[in-house]
Amino acid sequence: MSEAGSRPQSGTGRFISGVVEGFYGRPWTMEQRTELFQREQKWGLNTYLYAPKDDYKHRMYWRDLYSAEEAEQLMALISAAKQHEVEFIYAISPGLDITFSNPKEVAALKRKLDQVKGFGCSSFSLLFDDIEPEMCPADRQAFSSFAHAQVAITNEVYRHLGEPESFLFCPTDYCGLFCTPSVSQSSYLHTVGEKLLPGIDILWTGPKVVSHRISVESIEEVSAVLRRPPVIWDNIHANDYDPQRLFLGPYKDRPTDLIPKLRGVLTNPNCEFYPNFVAIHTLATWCKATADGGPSDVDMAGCDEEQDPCYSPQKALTLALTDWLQEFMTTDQPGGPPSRLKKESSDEEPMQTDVLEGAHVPGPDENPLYTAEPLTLDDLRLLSDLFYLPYEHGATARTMLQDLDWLRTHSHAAAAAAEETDLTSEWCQRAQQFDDTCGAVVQMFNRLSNAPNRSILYDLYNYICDIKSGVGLARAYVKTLGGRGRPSAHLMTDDPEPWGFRGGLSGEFQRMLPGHGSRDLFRHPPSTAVYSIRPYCPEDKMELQRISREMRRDGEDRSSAAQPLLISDSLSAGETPPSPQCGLILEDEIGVCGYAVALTDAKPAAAKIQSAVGQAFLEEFPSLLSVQVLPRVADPAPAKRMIGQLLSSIRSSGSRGAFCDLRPSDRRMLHFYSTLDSFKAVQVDGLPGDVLIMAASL
Ligand code: GDL
Repeated sequence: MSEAGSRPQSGTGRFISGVVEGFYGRPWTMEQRTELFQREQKWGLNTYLYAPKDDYKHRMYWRDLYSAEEAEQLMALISAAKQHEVEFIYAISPGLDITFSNPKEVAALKRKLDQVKGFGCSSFSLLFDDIEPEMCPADRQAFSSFAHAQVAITNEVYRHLGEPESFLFCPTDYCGLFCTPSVSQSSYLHTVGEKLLPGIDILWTGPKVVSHRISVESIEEVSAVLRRPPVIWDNIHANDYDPQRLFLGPYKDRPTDLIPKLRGVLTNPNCEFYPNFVAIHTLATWCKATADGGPSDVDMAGCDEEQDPCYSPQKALTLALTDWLQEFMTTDQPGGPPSRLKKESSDEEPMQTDVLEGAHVPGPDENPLYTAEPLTLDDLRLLSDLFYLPYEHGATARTMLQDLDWLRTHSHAAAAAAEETDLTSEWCQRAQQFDDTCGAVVQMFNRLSNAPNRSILYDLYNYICDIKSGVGLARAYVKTLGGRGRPSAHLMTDDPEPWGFRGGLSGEFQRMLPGHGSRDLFRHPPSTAVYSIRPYCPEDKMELQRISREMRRDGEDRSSAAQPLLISDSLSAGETPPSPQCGLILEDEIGVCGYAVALTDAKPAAAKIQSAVGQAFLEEFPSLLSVQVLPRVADPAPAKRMIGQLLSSIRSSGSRGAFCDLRPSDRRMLHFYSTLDSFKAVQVDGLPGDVLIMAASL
């Protein structure tokens, strides 16, 4: 018989809103949690779910009772929550090793929760997320499924505690993705929905663990199975899965139409406490959504996303950042600089220290104070844009990525190749725009470092340092593309400082994956094609000719210009055989699909066509190479490997440099060479404008 009857109004019946401290890693301190309660109260949020994954006694040692000292701390915390009208829900995660069918285990769980009840806590939660779904033999004997085991123990504990007003359960299948075969057909969820007592609320993260969007339809679907509206455990701002990410964008992509369909929303935000200002502030704005909180014509201009009439993420972000700026300007540590802002309300402010007396004031001809420039709202907007949301970069970050991509593909070589001479001015303009934004990032970093509130800064520090270095590398790269020397030679030498090759071992792994382990991997999984590279032999001559003819025809289709004669023509036509150890053939399962051939001494071939490439050039770059790969080889790695092998053979022949000559119509190879750090476009006097030279020093 089903235990679930008609559902009473659980808890206080109010919409549960607030924060779940439910991430992996270092838990927040008691002081931070108390500060959180103050904020929640100020912003109208009403709940805090205590569930720090790596807290010893929450999960790993869930059976252990708290010591006297811990008890004192927890009691203080629970009473601080009460004082700020925040409901403190104590969660425990026994799922790693509990034997559900053992009465002693159930007793241990009750004993632990009774202890916490004795601290003044009256709301509880049992979490079964992130555990192995397999039952031990004893449990398999006792329960017909994992869901039955979890529900039995949860109902028992709930009753034991006197059916608390608030009691939350986190299922093992806590998002759409985890349900087999689907949400509506998940037998696990159906059992939970049917058997879990109706006063118990159920946590749900949406379609995925970190849900991009949560639609009304998806919530209606899961509510029907669970037989109650879920409480969203929202991981939109969680960053515990990637040490390089931090989320400072607004609460977003959850329509406010959801509010009446949900029991509540708890955000599980960034591990770092202080940067969560935006995550929590904007969630509070969302929870209060009313018709006048919606988008205005001004701030949503040009935004083609479906608009929520009651909530504008951009507006909510501005509100949050404006308040956050005040926070940055508040001195929080003894001996720090004076606050730049007047106190807003005395009970909210951390410790104030006034050190103005005797402060150095520079004279008219002296150095201005380094700390002169205060942080601005624009700085915080930029910061938020750079660390926005898991599935979206902020507007400035998007522009920077687009600019860099465009600048890369339209660098001098590519521009000349396309014979679009006026590209240069556009290129310079965009390069300048990119450089200015990089400059703004550095300025933001400096002003943040000077901000009086050190706690926020320290939480942000690694991230802003990281982005400053990343931006510095990109900035130097664009300058190099623009031919403006090597401004950051120290970044681009053969023996760079460790910040020139970032990412540690994890970075090494990423660099070894196709597409540098980027999101492209998901969009275009690596092809299963297997390539082999073998030495060239005279019998390959026909294949070489075929590929070079095919690729040339391909280029001609798109270019009406007459084809200039190249030094490499006789090499790629197989008329001049490659030098010893300097010919490679690429094959896939269909057959030959590419080649890389070289002449260690290009002088005879240059003389043969009376090339304008002069002696001086050939002294510096004596060797010539020619590489072609058929379009069906989408992966650039095989061509890169062939070039690497060729260059090493050329180097061991004693040559100092190698070059290739290309037609502008050969855009693919031009682009390809421009992505190789070793090759640079070289201007050669006297050469026809439609012959392009890329060269590499060895
Ligand atoms: C999870 C974990 C949570 C973690 C989050 C993000 C739930 C219910 N559990 O799956 O502890 O912080 O992912 O990594 O979300």
